[in-house]
Amino acid sequence: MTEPTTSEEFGPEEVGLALRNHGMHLEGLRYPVTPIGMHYLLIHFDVPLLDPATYELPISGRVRNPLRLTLDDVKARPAVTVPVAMECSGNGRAHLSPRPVSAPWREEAVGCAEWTGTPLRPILEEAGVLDDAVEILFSGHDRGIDDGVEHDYERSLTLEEAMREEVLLVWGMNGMALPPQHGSPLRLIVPDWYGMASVKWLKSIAAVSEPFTGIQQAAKYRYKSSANDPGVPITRKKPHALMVPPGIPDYLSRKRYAPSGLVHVEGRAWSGFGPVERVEFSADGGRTWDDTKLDEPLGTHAWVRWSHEWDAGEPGEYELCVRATDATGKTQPLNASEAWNLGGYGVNAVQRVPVLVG
Ligand SMILES: Nc1nc2c(c(=O)[nH]1)N[C@H]1C(S)=C(S)[C@@H](COP(=O)(O)O)O[C@H]1N2
Ligand SMILES: [Mo]
Repeated sequence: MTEPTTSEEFGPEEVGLALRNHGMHLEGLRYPVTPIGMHYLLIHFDVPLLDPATYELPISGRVRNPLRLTLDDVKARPAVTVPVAMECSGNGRAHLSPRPVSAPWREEAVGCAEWTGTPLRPILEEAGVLDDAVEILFSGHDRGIDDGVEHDYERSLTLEEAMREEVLLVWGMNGMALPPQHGSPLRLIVPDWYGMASVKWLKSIAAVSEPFTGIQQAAKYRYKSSANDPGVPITRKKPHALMVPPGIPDYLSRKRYAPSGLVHVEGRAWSGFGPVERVEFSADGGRTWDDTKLDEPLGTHAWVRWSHEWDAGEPGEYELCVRATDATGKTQPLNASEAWNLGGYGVNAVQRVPVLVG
C-alpha cells in the first residue's frame, strides 16, 4: 500500500482517480432520486464491455442445482423498484491527516437511485444452497491489480446477509437500462451497506464453504488502526447528513456567499443501521445545534429530506454544520480525526460549510 500522506495538496494519482470517479454535486441533494449522471461513481479498474444479448450468469459452487441465467431469464422473474441511498465507504477520506492515497472523497460519494431488479433469495433457493455453504461470493467482470495482487473485483456476503429479502439483482436504474458505468447488464444491490458490497458487472455467483479471503474482503474494506491490524470488516453505512451548500459559490474556491436574513437550508440524511430520527443544524461550527424538520423517508433504504430556516442575522463568517442521529442512537463525530482509520473508511464526520453572510 502507498504510504498515507499529510500533504494538503492532492497528488496526480488522487486527481486521476477523482476524474474517473466523480462525486454527486451536493446541490443534487435537492432531488429525492438522484438523476443518472449525478450519482457518484466508483470504478476500481476498467468498465467492462458486456453484451446484454449474450450475457449469462452462472450460479454455482455449493448448490444442488447449478443455474445459468440469461438476462431475459433474470428479467422474467418478479420485479421490484426500490430507492436505495448508496455511499462509498471511502466518503470523507480526504478530511483525514494523514490520509490514504485513494479516491479523495470529501462528502460527495453518495446518491439515491431507484433500482429495478429481482430479489436474490428465491434464486439462491432455486439453486439449493447446500448445508456446508457459509458465504455467497459475487465476482465482477472487471479485472485489475491492487497492492500488487491481480484479481477480479469480488466480494462475499454471509449466507444470512445474502438471504435478506432486500438484496437484489438489478438491471434498471431510474427507469432506464443500467448504464455501463453503474454495472450493466446486471449488478448486485445490498441496501444499507456501504457501496463496496454492491458488486457491478456480475460474472458469477457461487456458494462457498469457506469464508472468502480475496483482497477486497480480507485486506481492503476493513477498519484498521495500523498495517498489521487485521481490522474489522466494513458493513453498514454509519449515519450521515449532508446539506446543499446555501447561497452562491465562488468559481475557483467554491466558497459560499449568502444574503443576511432568513436562509433556507436543506439536505438529506441516511443510516444503514436504522431510520434517521434526528437531524440537527449548527451555524457556529458545531457549538450550538437546532433541530431541523424531517420529511417522510422515501423508503426504508432511501435517504430522508431535512430542512431548516436559518436566520443568518449579522453579516460575517459562519460555519454551517449538519448532524444525523439514527434510531440506534448512533450519530456523527464533529471531527474527522475521531473517525481516523488506515484505509480512510466510514469517515462520517459532520459536514462543515463556511459561508460569508452579507
Ligand atoms: N465489479 C465491481 N463492483 C463494484 C466496484 C468495482 O470497482 N467493481 N466498486 C464498488 C464500490 S467501492 C462502490 S462504492 C460501488 C459504487 O457504485 P456506483 O459506481 O454505481 O455508484 O460499486 C461497488 N461495486
Ligand atoms: Mo466504494
